[in-house]
Parts: sequence; structure tokens; C-alpha cells
Amino acid sequence: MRVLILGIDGYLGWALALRLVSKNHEVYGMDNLSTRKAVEEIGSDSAFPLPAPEERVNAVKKYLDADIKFYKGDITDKEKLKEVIKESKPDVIVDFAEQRSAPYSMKDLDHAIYTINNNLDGTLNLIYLVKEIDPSIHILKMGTMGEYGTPNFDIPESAFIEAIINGKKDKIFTPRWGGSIYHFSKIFDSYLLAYFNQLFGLTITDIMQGPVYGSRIPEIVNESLRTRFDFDEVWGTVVNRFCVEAVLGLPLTPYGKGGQTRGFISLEDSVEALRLLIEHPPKQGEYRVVNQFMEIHSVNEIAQIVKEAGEELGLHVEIKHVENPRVEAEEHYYNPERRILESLGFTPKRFMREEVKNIIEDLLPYKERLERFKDVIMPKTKWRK
Ligand code: NAD
Ligand code: USQ
Repeated sequence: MRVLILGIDGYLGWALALRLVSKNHEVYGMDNLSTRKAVEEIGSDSAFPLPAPEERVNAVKKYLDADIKFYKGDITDKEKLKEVIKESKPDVIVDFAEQRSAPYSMKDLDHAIYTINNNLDGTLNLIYLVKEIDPSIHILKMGTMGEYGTPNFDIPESAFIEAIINGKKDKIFTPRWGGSIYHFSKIFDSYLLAYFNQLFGLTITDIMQGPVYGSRIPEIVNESLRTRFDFDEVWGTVVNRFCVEAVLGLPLTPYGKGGQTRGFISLEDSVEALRLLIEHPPKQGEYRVVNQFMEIHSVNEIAQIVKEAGEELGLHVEIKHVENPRVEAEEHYYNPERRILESLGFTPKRFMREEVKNIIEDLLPYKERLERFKDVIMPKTKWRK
């Protein structure tokens, strides 16, 4: 298949590109390099050094004997996105190209506005351009499990549910409630996708994915093929952050009570699930919602898993709860449904207990590099100032 990946320079975009070329798909990618820039701005960097996009493309040629066509550009630039879609003629467009950090979106008004504009303008451009250029293109849009929030009821895996209000029954959009402006931008994206699916009959998969962790997929056969790996207080996600903290000898940092519970997925399982969804699109004109996570854990459980893994590798690891910079439930019910990936034959391969050991092993050779970024680890970005 011909696949266009928007946000190809990112953590998931690059890993997916490697997976798809290794399965003989034709890969095109677009990125404005905004994550690189924003991470640099807060004085941090990817844990593993990232070659420039052109060098990454050359490394794919050298080590995997495959071609990736990279376009530098912003998907909020309608003309540029149009040119890239017309040139690449994709069967499917995977959209990762969003500001994806919850803390970044909560810094102040400017960051909130940037997040909303970047994410929603990009989604609208994509919707209108697919309709204009070729409405049969499958849009695989990356949303987030965080769109559902942490309700005190089971989380379904469907676009709509039946509700009875004052004795009258109708379908309502599956309830959503964000925990940051970033999460709300994803909620608004989903409303747009569902609406334009009804209006234009577009074919869409809207993936509700939980936090991803991991540094390895088999295609990374050389350091120059590594995907980015963030760990600072703004861009790092919890499992990857805890692994870096363990390597640096810093206490692991569950926020508040640490009962915050999410559905996690390894990088390997994430790219494999995405490949499956690309190769098994929904029916033409369908809006399909997929919940993509494999293991449910609280932040306290993750801290314990990383502590044990670190100690098995000879590290001394402590856990020290810190004041929660976010506003979120710290103890709650969490029971999301997951059936679509299984129905497509998906079985997870990498689990957190083994995978965090691999992450720590991958990070250890970079300990000296990581020491330089020690002061961007403790949380500073507060939801309520
Ligand atoms: P990332 O920041 O590493 O990758 C996103 C890429 O998109 C970056 O390279 C960035 O430069 C690019 N980008 C952003 N805005 C753009 C624009 N307007 N035009 C062109 N390029 C743009 O993030 P990631 O972790 O790879 O996440 C990818 C997607 O998956 C995001 O949409 C994110 O919300 C979602 N997601 C991530 C996780 C996770 O744990 N990492 C979990 C669930 C969902
Ligand atoms: N947390 C800690 N300690 C830390 C870091 C985080 O306790 O050092 C807690 C947070 O308070 C939160 C949970 O861990 O309760 C998850 O935080 P996170 O930073 O790992 O994830 P989040 O901010 O939700 O965002 C990440 C990605 C985002 C994606 C989302 C999936 O950055 O792009 O959409 O995971 S989900 O969480 O399902 O919405």
C-alpha cells in the first residue's frame, strides 16, 4: 500500500515508517519538526541522539534497503499538504501530526491556543483535502484514550452509544471529558471526524490509544535508526520517564497518590496494531473507533515495575511521590472495552515487565548524555497556578 505518514519525524511516526517499509509498503512522510524545536526550547532533547530527517532517510536506505520520501512541511499549510497528498497518492493517510503534550498545552493561554489551532486546523485541512483529492483515501487518525477521561462507568469501544433521557432513547456520541487542553483538542478532532464522516462519507479510523512506552522494535538495527524518546517533565510520558529516572539514580516520581490508571501499550505493539489497521481498513464510508491499549496499570504499579526491573539490572531505585502538578483523579474506576484489534487477529508481543528492562538497557549507554538534562525532569508545569 502507499502510506502517507503525517508526523513521521516523531516517536510513533518514525517507528511506524520503519515497520511499514520492512513489510514492503511504500512510505511517504511529512513533518514540520515542531516537536524537535519545542523540546529544545525547554532545554531538553531526545534520550537517543536524532539524526536530521535526510540522514534518517539515508540510514533506512543503508540498513533496511528501503526508500522513504520525506517532505518538510506543516499540515496546517493547506497548499503544502495538498501538494504532498497529490504527489504521494496514498491509499491511507496516518495522522500523528499534532502537538501531543498535555503539560505543553497547559503552560499558558498562548500554548493552549497553539495546541487548539495546530491540532484542529491540521485535522480540518486533512478532511477537506481528502474529500477534494480522493474521498476513498482511508484516514487513520491518532486520537487518545484520554478523550474518555476516567468515568465511573465502563468505557465502550464505539463511536456512539444508546442513551435514555427522561424515558426517550437516542444515540449519543460516546461521552468524553479531557484532562488538559491537549486532550480536549483530541475530543474536538473526534467530533469533526465523526461529523465529516456523516457529511462527506469519508472512511476513517479514529484510534483511542493509551500512553506508549518502549525504545525497541526489531527494525532498529543501528543507532541511526532510533526513534525519538522524550523524558522531560513536558514531553516525557510516564513509563519512559521512570526508566530515565532509574538510570540517573533519581527517585521515580508518581504524582500525588499515584492511583491514576491508564491503558498502556508498548511501541512494538502500537506499530503492529497500526499496521493491522492500515491493512484492514473499515468499509468505505465507515467511521471506526478503536481502543488501542494492552495493559491497565496505575502509576504506583508502574513505579514498582520499574523499580524491580532497575534493581534486577543492579541499579538502586527509590520511589518518591511528588505533589501532583496536574488536576486529575488520583484514585478512580477504569474499565475500557477492547475488542476490535483482537477481532482482527491482534495479539500483543511485548509486556511492561520485560519491556522496561529493555528500555533501561538501551538507556544505560547514554547515561552521560542524560546527566546533562537532569534539571528538566522534576515537574514544573502546573494546571492551576
Ligand atoms: P511526537 O511529538 O513525537 O510526534 C508528532 C510529530 O508530529 C512530531 O514529529 C511533530 O514535529 C509533528 N507535527 C506536529 N504538528 C505538526 C504540523 N502541524 N505539521 C506537521 N508536523 C507536525 O508524538 P508521538 O508520541 O509520536 O505521538 C504521535 C501521535 O500519537 C500524536 O497525535 C499523539 O497525540 C498520539 N498519541 C501518542 C501517545 C504516546 O504515548 N506517545 C499515546 C496516544 C496517542
Ligand atoms: N505521571 C506521574 N509521574 C510522572 C509523569 C506522569 O505520575 O512523572 C502521571 C500523570 O499525572 C498521568 C499519567 O501519569 O496521570 C500519564 O501521564 P503521561 O505524561 O504519561 O501521559 P499523558 O499526559 O496522558 O499523555 C500521553 C501522551 C499523549 C497521549 C496520552 C495517552 O503524551 O500524547 O495522548 O499519553 S492517554 O493518557 O491515554 O490520554
